[in-house]
Amino acid sequence: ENDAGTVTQVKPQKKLKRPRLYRVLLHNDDYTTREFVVLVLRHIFHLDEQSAIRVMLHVHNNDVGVAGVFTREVAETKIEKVEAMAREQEFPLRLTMEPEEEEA
Ligand code: TYC
Repeated sequence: ENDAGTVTQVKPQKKLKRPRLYRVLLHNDDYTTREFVVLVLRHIFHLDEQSAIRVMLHVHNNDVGVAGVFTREVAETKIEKVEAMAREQEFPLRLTMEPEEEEA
């Protein structure tokens, strides 16, 4: 309390936690072209050409793979963008997201 009788209420310091991160998973299908998947990995997920090809082939051979790791909103936006691009070309490409394990 100061001389004017004013009390300054101090908010309890909220701990600044790192936001939870989400893996964006790319799923294989028989119809989406390899070129389209590589284009998406380069343009939306910002992988260089070699990494994009590596991830595309991994998904092709293993059915699922990680396109990238992002905060929830960024992950959601990328999935929406890619699905809109795929639908435009009538590709059934599917992406999902899953939270990373919480660190200790
Ligand atoms: N399996 C597709 C093909 O042979 C290529 C592909 C790879 C499709 C990755 C989707 O997420 C995917 N044309």
